[in-house]
Amino acid sequence: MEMEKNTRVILALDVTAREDALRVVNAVRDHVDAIKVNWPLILGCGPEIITEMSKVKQVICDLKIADIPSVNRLIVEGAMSRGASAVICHGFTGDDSVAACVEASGGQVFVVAEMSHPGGKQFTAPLAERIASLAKGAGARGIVAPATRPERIADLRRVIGDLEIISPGVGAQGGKASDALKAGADYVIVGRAIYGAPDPGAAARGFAEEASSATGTH
Ligand code: O7M
Repeated sequence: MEMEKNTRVILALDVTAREDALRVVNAVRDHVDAIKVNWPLILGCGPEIITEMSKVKQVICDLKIADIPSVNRLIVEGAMSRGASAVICHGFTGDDSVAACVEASGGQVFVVAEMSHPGGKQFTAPLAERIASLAKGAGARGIVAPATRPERIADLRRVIGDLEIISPGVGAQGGKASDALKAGADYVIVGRAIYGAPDPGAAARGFAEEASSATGTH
């Protein structure tokens, strides 16, 4: 299933209580293209939250899968059968582990290439081109690249060609949505700057407007 590409904003829904999740999602649903569900929400609410959220928007299940191929396959099957449209895995585990995720999701995998936080420079940055190339070779849908270092989005775009780039680090981590999109990201991922805002709906609309001016849409 094609993910919408209207607002270019993916909500990182890192809250732990179901009532907060529903409140935020109801406020932002018209201003985001997908919801990224990570461990805090799943551990707080149970995996049924994946199914519940998938009825509102496409869900990217961000379990940052990093295991051996047979276990990766089971994790991906568990996420997809609950309604996820895509999953996120790590690439440092090697091509067989990534291939297992690609197979089990029908190609709907984003591979983390370079992480957005300061520590991401330590081990992920030096390997990011190789991981991005692995992702392309494995038939992944795209990669994760840091909005905190837009120049790295541009570097990694050269490696992957037309694969998709989803880019976290906007807002709370200091990155700017417009910089990430102009550097070649397809979507920005935004968490605290939306769900932690006094008016999450207005905050999400602001990011969507910034994205549309940066990409020349609307
Ligand atoms: O906007 P924030 O900083 O509140 O949240 C950022 C989200 O993006 C949060 O859900 C992280 O798990 C995720 N993320 C990063 O912040 N940095 C990365 O390098 C990678 C991710 C991510 O989404 O990986 C798939």
